[in-house]
Amino acid sequence: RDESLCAGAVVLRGFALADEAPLLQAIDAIVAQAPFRHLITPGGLRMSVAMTNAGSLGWVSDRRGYRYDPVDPDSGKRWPPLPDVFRKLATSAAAQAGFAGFAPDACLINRYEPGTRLSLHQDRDERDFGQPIVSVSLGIPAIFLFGGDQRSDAAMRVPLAHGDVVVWGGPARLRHHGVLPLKPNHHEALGECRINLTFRRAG
Ligand code: MD3
Ligand code: FE
Repeated sequence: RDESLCAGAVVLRGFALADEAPLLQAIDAIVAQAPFRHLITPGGLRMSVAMTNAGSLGWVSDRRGYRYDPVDPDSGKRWPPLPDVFRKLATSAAAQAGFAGFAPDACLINRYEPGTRLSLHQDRDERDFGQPIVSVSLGIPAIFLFGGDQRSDAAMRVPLAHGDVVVWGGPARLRHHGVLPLKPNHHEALGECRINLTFRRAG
């Protein structure tokens, strides 16, 4: 049932559906404490994806660079803690993909609307590239781009729908990846929006 994209990358279709209601409730509670915002890249561009975080570390970008920070720069307070339903989902998905004992300390929450895209990049801001990344797709569907070790390598297109979970580790951990501009669409629970949870061991 699990789909392997390559060594180290596994798609678990619908894995998050059993936890849909508590996940959406937990996201609402986090966003009430730490609202979505459009970060500025070090080059001065506004990211089209809106972001917030939960966990002891949150990913932030500004003119000074990219980093993990325990404090939300907008509020001056710590990010909301990882809800139990987040932690359990990430740990069980990682275990299913062969990464037993995954203990995330960071969840980046990305919000996409129709037209929003994420250009090809690598995730290199974490301390230990031996730790996998778990991503959870919710809301309207997206086409995920899964590239190679070089930015110019051809990218595979992977459609991701509400409830799909992907685990990326081992030799897949430093592959380039991105998201194509979302098509106009509607999801019964989330409206005109896709939310992606990205769980990492950052510190
Ligand atoms: C493949 N987010 O936040 S998650 C990101 O859908 C990010 O919001 C995308 O890329 C999103 O950095 C994709 C899937 C993902 C995350 C990390 C990876 C795929 C990855 C690291 C290596 C290879
Ligand atoms: Fe990424």
